[in-house]
Amino acid sequence: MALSDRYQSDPAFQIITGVCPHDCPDTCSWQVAVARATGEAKDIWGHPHHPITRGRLCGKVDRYLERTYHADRLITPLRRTGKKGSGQFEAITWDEAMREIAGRLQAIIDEYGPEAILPYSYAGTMGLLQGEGMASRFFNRMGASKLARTICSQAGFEGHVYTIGATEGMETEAFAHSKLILIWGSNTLTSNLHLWQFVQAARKDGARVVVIDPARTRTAQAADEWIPIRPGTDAALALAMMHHIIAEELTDLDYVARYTVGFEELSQQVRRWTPERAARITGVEPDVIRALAKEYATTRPAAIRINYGIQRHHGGGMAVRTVTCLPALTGAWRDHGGGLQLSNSGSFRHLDRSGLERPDLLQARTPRVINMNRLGDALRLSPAGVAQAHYAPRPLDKKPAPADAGPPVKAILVYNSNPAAVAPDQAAVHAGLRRDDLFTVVLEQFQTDTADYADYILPATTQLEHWDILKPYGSLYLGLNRPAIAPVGESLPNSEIFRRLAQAMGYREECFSEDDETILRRFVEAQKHARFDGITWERLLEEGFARLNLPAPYLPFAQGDFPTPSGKCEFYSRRMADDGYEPLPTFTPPLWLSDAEAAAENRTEKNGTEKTDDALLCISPPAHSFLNSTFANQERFLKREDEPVVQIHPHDAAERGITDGASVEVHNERGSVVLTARITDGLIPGTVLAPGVWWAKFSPDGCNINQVTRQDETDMGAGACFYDVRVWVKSKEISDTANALAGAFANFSV
Ligand SMILES: Nc1nc2c(c(=O)[nH]1)N[C@H]1C(S)=C(S)[C@@H](COP(=O)(O)OP(=O)(O)OC[C@H]3O[C@@H](n4cnc5c(=O)[nH]c(N)nc54)[C@H](O)[C@@H]3O)O[C@H]1N2
Ligand SMILES: Nc1nc2c(c(=O)[nH]1)N[C@H]1C(S)=C(S)[C@@H](COP(=O)(O)OP(=O)(O)OC[C@H]3O[C@@H](n4cnc5c(=O)[nH]c(N)nc54)[C@H](O)[C@@H]3O)O[C@H]1N2
Ligand code: SF4
Ligand SMILES: [Mo]
Repeated sequence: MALSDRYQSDPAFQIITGVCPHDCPDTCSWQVAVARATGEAKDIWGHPHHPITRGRLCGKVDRYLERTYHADRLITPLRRTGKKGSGQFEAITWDEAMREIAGRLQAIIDEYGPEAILPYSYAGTMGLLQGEGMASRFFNRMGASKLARTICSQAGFEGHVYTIGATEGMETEAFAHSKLILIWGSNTLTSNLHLWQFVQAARKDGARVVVIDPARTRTAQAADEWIPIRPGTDAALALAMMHHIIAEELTDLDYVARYTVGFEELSQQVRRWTPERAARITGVEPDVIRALAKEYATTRPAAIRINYGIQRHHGGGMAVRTVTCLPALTGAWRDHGGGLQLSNSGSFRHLDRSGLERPDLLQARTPRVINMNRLGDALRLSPAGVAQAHYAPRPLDKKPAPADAGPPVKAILVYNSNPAAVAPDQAAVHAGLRRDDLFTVVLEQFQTDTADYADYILPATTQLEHWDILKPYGSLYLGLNRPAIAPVGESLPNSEIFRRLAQAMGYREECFSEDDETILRRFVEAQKHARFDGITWERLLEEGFARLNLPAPYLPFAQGDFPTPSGKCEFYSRRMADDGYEPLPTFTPPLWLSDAEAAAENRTEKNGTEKTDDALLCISPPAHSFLNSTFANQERFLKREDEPVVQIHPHDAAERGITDGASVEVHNERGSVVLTARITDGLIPGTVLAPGVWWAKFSPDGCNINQVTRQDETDMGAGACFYDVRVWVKSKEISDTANALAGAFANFSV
């Protein structure tokens, strides 16, 4: 008997419907069995009627009760007693915490102005209320610095929007109808599990699945073909595919004529992009490129699941923009099961959040915007650092002169994020968080790396304990999360913490006393766009989730209707030209390539001869059992992931005398991290892969792979370049011996 039926028929239990809060495209709906006698949650499972969840949660969230009831949950407010970063705290009351925090914040505002206060948050929960709902009200009222939330997907979003007008594409269910599926820079079986059932359904019907990835991930292993590619070079592959499609006259000229602009210019542009040229850049053989292009253009329906892996490189925006041209060139958008999906967050672009987040509370103020990827720079005391941290997403946007950068950041309020583990250039981030004059408040469920640096830690509820509404970025189902249990310990929802902080700051607006249910009900009632017709508060309470009011199946661009300025898919984009970009699809080289070229030039100048470069490229996509750094403190998942490792190709290992299981040092000009080597041929040679994101404090040398990542920004959206770094890898034994020798010699000479 299914779990839901078993508990349904047992009067000792009540079943509560909720939504997974995590940063994952699936946004599963769940059911929780709560014992009526004790109020305790006893079991959790995927909602059997949710069209994407279909009764199954992933291996992480299947254990959500372990997370909620974990012995390490933070259960009272804490005040720091030890040195910053030492993790020593004492319990205090909520009243003390609110009074003392408000006092410190007010003193900073009085001396430096509200922009000296920086909110820092991301997607610990994707809930609209526990995410930015009440927090925005609070920071808008205060006039604090704004945060540009760029750490994940901004480059790809911008590239997508320039080309097709919105982050909207194929519906997830439509993949079941495809005959060819290109999984391009996505580890679907790890990071988007619920898409796989539709991929499998398509395969039962004869579809072929091709994975384009530097690594033979578990998804690549399960696919029909793996095409290894050098990181950051996907645009070159897509340009050569377009070259071949146009040269072989496989273009859908009717679709192109009706629904696109710039085909002539595009044809000119890709003429230079022969498969041979692209092969030299991507590492993909010319014949493989030609075969892929032909199969893509001649199979119908053909789907592309492009994901964020391809845009964590400097040219990531342009890469997504370029790949996104493909389905318009072949007319794949016409078919049910054809087209492309990056994100469907734009399907919800008409949601009116103004009543929820209250931008009007800013009044006439326009606070500076700080790029979250530049947290290391933002926390520097020098005005040049702060200037560098300003958000400047397009070539057109300039960073301010240091004198105009505004006040130093004197306080940071962190919620739904763990920057000490996940932000790039970890040494810079930790140095900032260690500043004695920085006032740090962290709202958390657990004592993360970031919480260790806090002056005050405020215990937050999990999804089982609070109300929320979730808007997915994979599917079209808005979901309502009801609390299943009372808050654990003294923990409170983010909404309530910001409500109390607002009271303590003396903010008297009515919006700071609205309760959570009222906020959410008013939010649902405020939606006027036709896409929300039929989605009522009562219906969400009753059913738990509701599909946007769109035709089923939904083929967004079968007849054009691109929400771009021209109303067409823009091969040529005037808007890009205006913003300072090349208006046609092109290859914007990753930083590693420019770094390698610069290094080669240096060497040639010095010695006259060029030596081979022994740097490797390093990517760090998600470990299967963690979700970013979430779950990476729970025994079950730590055991599943074993230990922090770096995967390395046998050739690269042999050249460096590295054996499987050896302790190695991965380092570059920014930092160094000790990992265990795992030798595998499931990687394109020259690239290493360190699955993330481990908690720094649970790693051998107290830091993680973000020691080597950089604060540099992507071409579009000022996104993060997590996978665009060069590193050197050496066996720790060898380097320890070398260090010992160096030490011995040093002693000699004294
Ligand atoms: N289990 C689990 N699920 C998750 C997450 C998690 O941490 N764990 N994180 C969630 C979040 S926040 C996000 S943003 C998504 C991320 O999930 P995805 O969008 O799937 O992105 P990544 O995992 O960053 O990278 C996907 C794949 O891209 C490959 N890749 C790296 N560089 C390149 C490149 O230049 N070209 C190509 N073609 N491939 C490349 C990587 O090897 C990886 O296999 O997943 C979400 N789901
Ligand atoms: N090297 C490397 N670094 C990466 C990535 C990578 O692929 N490689 N991926 C990047 C990506 S794609 C992303 S999206 C970012 C993710 O970065 P983050 O959004 O910071 O994600 P998490 O590490 O999961 O941290 C979320 C934290 O929020 C907390 N939390 C959850 N729910 C609540 C709540 O209701 N209230 C409060 N107060 N806290 C809550 C969790 O306990 C957790 O500690 O990391 C990035 N960092
Ligand atoms: S993390 Fe993703 S797959 Fe797992 S339960 Fe949540 S939404 Fe579903
Ligand atoms: Mo992400």
